[in-house]
Amino acid sequence: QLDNFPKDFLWGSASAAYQVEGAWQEDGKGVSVWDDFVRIPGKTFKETTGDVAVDHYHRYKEDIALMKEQGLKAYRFSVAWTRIFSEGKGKVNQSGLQFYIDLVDELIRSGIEPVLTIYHWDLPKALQEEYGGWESRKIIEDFTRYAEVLFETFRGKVHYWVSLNEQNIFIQHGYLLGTHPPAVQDMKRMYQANHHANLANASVIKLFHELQMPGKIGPSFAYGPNYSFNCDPNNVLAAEDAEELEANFWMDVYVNGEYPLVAWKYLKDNGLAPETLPEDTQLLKSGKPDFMGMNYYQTNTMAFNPLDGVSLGKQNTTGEKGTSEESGRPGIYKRKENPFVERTNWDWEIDPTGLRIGMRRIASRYRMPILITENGLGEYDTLTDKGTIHDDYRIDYLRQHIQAINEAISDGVTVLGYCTWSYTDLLSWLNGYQKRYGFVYVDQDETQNGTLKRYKKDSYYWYQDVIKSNGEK
Ligand code: BGP
Repeated sequence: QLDNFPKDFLWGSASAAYQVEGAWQEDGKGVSVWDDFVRIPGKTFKETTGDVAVDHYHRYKEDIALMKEQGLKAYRFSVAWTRIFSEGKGKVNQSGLQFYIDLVDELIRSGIEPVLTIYHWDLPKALQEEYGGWESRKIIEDFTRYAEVLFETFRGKVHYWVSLNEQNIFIQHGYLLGTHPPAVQDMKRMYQANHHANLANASVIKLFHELQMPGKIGPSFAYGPNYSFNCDPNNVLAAEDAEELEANFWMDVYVNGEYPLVAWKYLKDNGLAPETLPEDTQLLKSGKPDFMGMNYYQTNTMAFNPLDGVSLGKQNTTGEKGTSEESGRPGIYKRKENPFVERTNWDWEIDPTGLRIGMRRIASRYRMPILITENGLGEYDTLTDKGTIHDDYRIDYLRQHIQAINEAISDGVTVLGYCTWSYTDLLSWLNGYQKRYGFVYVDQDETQNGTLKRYKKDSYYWYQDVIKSNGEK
């Protein structure tokens, strides 16, 4: 029985500006690095853009009405920095800000708790061009000023704030794999950019606390707990290394203001350590989050990777099952298929127990509450001619993960809420519109000529019952 959920549990769902809004040049919005990136041939699935996306910018009232009818308790969305400051800094663009004021007001009127993500990857292009974005310390000041405008605007209205979404993903994809902007492949630069992101994150959280903002703030971390492929001690060590370099490396800094010992030694020994200033530690330590946001999709099963072993594998961005390739860090670890779990058509492993494990690790290591800021299943959906979508696979997925959260609570973890990814269908960064996550189907595809009509999937009604019964369904 699923009776562990507290009465005020936030049953939510999530999105991000670039993936839903569209209106990419309206009301004074500036250009982001993603607006540019999707136009480079071969970078994303059929070069699908978010120019129109699912037109949430114009249809937010319709979308919120669906949320209200469903009984949704919380909606996580992100603000596009380029709507507030078209060039990333300077003068506030009031009409861009107004969109979010209206959105938040509409949510509040509908009894839905807004969960505001300050940064979900759409960096202003102007900052990338002027000083290399995250590669410069200047970003700390500009990001803090941007956040300050949001704090002033939404004080007392927004009580849950996410500072950075998946720093580990945007940094590693942007500077190591080269699959996100700025599409660099350079480890040294990656760790430097990452260090600035840490400082910017801490600076914003520190400001939030100095302003005594009512509410809570934390980063959303993409946590894929690492397993060992088997009990060969070399593989166990590989999994430990992966946990250190892929997880503790970020979360330790958020909470303790210090890089974990083993990871830092590795960076030093390999000439990869970022340049730091003496005052950095103090800033990092003064930006401790109130909760850990956890985005969970899958676990990583790790084995030893020889020096001449695999490095950057291929991601499956086409939805053809079995087309992804092993990847890893030569000399340390590589990711293997877990023979005990099922996979989606995009080769993402389905592992609800991994969610429980991850939550326990976070709660035990950091002693802080968790907000699940993303979890969901990206799959093909079929719209029948009756306008229905029978996504029982999504219901199964979500049900199992909710069960895992229920178990984690009985293990002692404090959980503030659960935001599924995603509310409506939306643009999947590298995978176009065919990889669908929503409760609400949107008629849109890579031609960008869809009717944009919304249809409720079976999972929409199922989650309605979950919310109504506080998780018991
Ligand atoms: C997370 C991002 C989301 C979302 C999700 C699904 O990493 O924070 O923005 O896109 O993953 O990923 P994908 O769209 O690649 O399937």
